[in-house]
Amino acid sequence: TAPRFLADYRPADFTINTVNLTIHLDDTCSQVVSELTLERKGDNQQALQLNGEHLTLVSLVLDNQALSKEQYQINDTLLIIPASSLPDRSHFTLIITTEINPQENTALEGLFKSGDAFCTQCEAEGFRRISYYLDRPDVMATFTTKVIADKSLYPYLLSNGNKVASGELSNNKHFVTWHDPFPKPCYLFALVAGDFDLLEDSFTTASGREVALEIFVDKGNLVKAEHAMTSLQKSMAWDEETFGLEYDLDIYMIVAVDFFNMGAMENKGLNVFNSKFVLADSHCATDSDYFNIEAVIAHEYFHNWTGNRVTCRDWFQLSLKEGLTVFRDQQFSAQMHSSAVTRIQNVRLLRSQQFAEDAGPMAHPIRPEKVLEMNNFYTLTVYEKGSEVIRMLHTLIGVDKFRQGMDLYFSRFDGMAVTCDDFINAMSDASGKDLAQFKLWYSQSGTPVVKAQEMFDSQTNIYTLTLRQQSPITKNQQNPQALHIPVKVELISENNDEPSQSELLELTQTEQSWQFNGFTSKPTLAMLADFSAPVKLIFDQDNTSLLTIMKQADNSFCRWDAGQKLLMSYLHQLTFDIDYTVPTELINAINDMLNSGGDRAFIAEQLSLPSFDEAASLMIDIDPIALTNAITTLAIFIARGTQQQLLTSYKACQQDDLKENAVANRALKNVCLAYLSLLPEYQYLVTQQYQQATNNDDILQENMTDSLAALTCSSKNNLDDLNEQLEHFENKWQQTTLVMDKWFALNASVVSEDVFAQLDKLLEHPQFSLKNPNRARSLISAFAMNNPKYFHCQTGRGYQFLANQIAKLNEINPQVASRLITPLIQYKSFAPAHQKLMKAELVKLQALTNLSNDLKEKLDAALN
Ligand code: DPP
Ligand code: ZN
Repeated sequence: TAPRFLADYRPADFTINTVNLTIHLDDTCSQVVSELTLERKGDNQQALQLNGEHLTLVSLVLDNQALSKEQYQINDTLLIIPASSLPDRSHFTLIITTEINPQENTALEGLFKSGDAFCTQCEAEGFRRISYYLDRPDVMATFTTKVIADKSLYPYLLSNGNKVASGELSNNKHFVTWHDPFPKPCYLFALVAGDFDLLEDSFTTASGREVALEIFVDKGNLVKAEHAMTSLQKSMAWDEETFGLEYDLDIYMIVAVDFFNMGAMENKGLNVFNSKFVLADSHCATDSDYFNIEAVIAHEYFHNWTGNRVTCRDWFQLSLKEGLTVFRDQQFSAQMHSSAVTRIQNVRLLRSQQFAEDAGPMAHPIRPEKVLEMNNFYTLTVYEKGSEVIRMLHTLIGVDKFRQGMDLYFSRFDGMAVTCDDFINAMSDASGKDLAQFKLWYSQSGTPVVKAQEMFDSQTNIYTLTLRQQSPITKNQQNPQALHIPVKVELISENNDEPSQSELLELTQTEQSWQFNGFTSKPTLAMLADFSAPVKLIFDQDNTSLLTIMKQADNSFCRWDAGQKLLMSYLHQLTFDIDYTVPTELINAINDMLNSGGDRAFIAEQLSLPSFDEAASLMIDIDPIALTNAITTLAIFIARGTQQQLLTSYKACQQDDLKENAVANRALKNVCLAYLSLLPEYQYLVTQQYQQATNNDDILQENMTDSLAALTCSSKNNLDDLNEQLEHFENKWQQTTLVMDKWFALNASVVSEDVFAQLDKLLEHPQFSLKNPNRARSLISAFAMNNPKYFHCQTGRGYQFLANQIAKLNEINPQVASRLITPLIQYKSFAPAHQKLMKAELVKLQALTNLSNDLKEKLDAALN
C-alpha cells in the first residue's frame, strides 16, 4: 500500500444517499446484505471503486440485474465496477451480499466478537471489513439496519438511531430494525448483539424532550454502571449550559465491552465503550478510574455535535473533532472537579508523552499531511496538542467570542463534513480576530521552544521581557515559521504597595520585547500561566525566584510549575552526579507545602516528582539508569528530610478519609505513603494500609485507591510483603477482569531483577491473552512504561521482551502492536549504548514477514 497525502484530497465521484443493511449474525459466517442508493456526482465517467477488506463477495446486483464476474474486478482492498458496467443514469442501486468471519477477527476492526457478544468498531476504516463501501467520512448516508440473530443468545440487537421494527423469525431467531435519521459517514455505524444487563434512566433536554438513556453491561454488573449514567447526565446538562447544544435522538445507548482497541467510540446514538471506561464501584475502581470514566463518557457524548453533526471531510482533519472534543471534555472535568489539578494533569500528560512523540520519528502536525495507516494517527498530538491549540484560540479570543464562534460553526456546517480551516475561519469571522498566522499550528510539527530574557533598568524602572521562539527543524520541516503564541505572564512585585501585573502577550515574531512600568525593583516573572501554550520554555531562573513563584504567584499552575522546575533542576544535577547534595531549602519548601492547609489534591501534585517520562522529555542523550537512580535518590532525600511532616499529613488525611473531599485526602495520603515507604522504618504503614483497604472486616472500609497505592509502594520498593500481597489480591479479584488488569500491571512494575522471570511466568498465566487489548497492555505496556529501570536495563532484556510481544501482536492485532512500539521508536533520545540495543530490536521487527502497515509506517520512520 502507498501512503496518502492531504494535498491529494478530491471529492468523491459518487456518493451514497441511503444504506439498507440486513445483517445475519453468525460466529464464523455472518452475512451482510447492503442495499445502496448511489449517485454519480457531475458528469464524470469514472469507475465506481468501493473499499473492502477481508470480505467474501457472494453477489452483486445493480438496478435489479445480477452482475457477472466479467462486469467487475475485485482485489484485496477494492471492488471496482468500470464505467462500462454502470448505467448512464446518475442514480442507481447496488445490492452487495458479502460474508465475514467475526470470530477470527482478532484485529477488532469491523465486526468482531467480544466474549459472547458481537460488536463493531468502524473508525477509522473498519466499515470496509463489513461490506464494500465508499469508506470515507465525506460520504454521508442515511442508514437503516436490520439485525438478525439467535433469540436466546442475543436478546439485544442494537444499531444506530431509533428502533423501528422487531419480530420473531423461524429457527429461534429474531430481528430488530433501526433507522438513523441523521445522514452519517460509515465510521459512525455500529452494531451490537448480546445478552446484557441494562441500566435505564432518562434525561429531559432544555427544550423539554425526553431522552431514554440505556447502558448495557455484562450480566451482574448493573450497579457498576451507575457512575457512568450520572456522568452521562452531567455531560448532557453541561453541553446545554456551556454551548447550548442539545441531544437530538430519542435514545442514547452505551454498551460496555471487554475487547476493544481504543477507549470508546462515539457511534451515533450507540456508543461502544471499553468496559474500563464504564464499570466502577468503590471496591474495584480507583479515584482516577472514576475521573476517567466521567471524562470519557463526556468526551463521547460531546462528539455528538463535534464529530457527528459536523464531521471531518477526510481523516487528515481528525483533530477537527478530536482536538475540539478533548478541549471540551477537559473544560467539563475542570468544572466538575478542581480546575487547577485538572489542568496540571492535562499538562503532565502532554509533557510526558506528547512532547516525546513530537520529538520522535513519528512527529506530525495536528493535521497530518501524509498517512500510511490511519490508525497510527489517533495520537497524543492530534488529541492532546490538538486540544491545546483550541485552548490557545479560546485564550486569544476569550470565552464569549469562542462561544459565538462555535455557534457560527454549527450554523454554517451542521450536517456537513468539513475541515480544520473551516473551523478556524468560523472562529475568526465570529471574533474579528485575524487567525491567519495561528493556522500554522495545524501545519507545523514539533514542540516550539520559547526563550525568555528579562532586564530591569533600575535607572528608569523599566522592566523589559524579550521572548524568542523557534520550532524544531527536521527532515520534514526545513523552514518552520514563527507561530502565534499566547503567553500569559505574571510579574510578581517585591513591594507591597506595587501591585503584581498579569498580561496576555501575543508572541507572533521570532523575537519580540515588551516593557512594563510600575515596579521600583525587579519583579519576579511567572511565565506561561495556565500553561497558555504547548511550548518548552527556556528561562534560567534561580531557586530564589522559583521559591517566590511557588509561594506568591496568583496562578496555581505557575505555583505548581515552579516547584516542578526546582525539582527538575535537582534531578538534572543528580543524573550527572549521584552524590550531589540537594540544598535543604527544598526540605523547607516541602514542609511549607505540607503545612499550607491548601487543597490537598493540589498539594499532592506539588509533592509528586516529575515522572521518568516528564524528566526525559526535557533531556537529551538520556542515561535512563542514571535518571531512575536520580529520581529515587531525590525521593529518598525528600522522605528523610520531611518524614515528620509526611507522617503527620498521612495521619491527618487518614482521619478525614471518609468525609468530604475524600478523593483529595486519598491523593495526598498516598503521595505521603509513597515517600514514607522509601524508608524502612515506615514500611509497616504499607502493610497496614493494604490490610485496611483490601482485607477489612468492615467491607465498607475497603477501597481500591488505597489498596492499589499500597501495592504500588510494595512493588516499587520490592518490599518483603509484596508476594504475599499479590497472591492475596489475585485470589480476591480473580473473577473481576478489570481488577486483574491492575494485578498484571503491578506484577510488571516490580522494581527487581526478578521481574523478567515474572513476566515470562505471567505470559503463561491462565488469564493472560494477547487477544484482549486491555490485558496485553496491562502486562506489556505497564512494563515498558512504568518500569523504566528494567525496561532500559543494560542487558537489553527489557527491549527484547517488548519486541517479542510486538512480533506476536503483529499477527493478532496490528493496532495494539503499533501502540506498544512507542517507547522503542523514540530510541534516539537515549544514550548511545541504549540506542544501539533498541535499534537492534527495531531492525528485527522490520524484517518480520507479514509486517502490518501499522508497524511498517513507524519502523520505516524510525529507521530511515
Ligand atoms: N473517536 C474515538 C474517540 O476518540 C476514537 N477512539 O472518542
Ligand atoms: Zn474522540
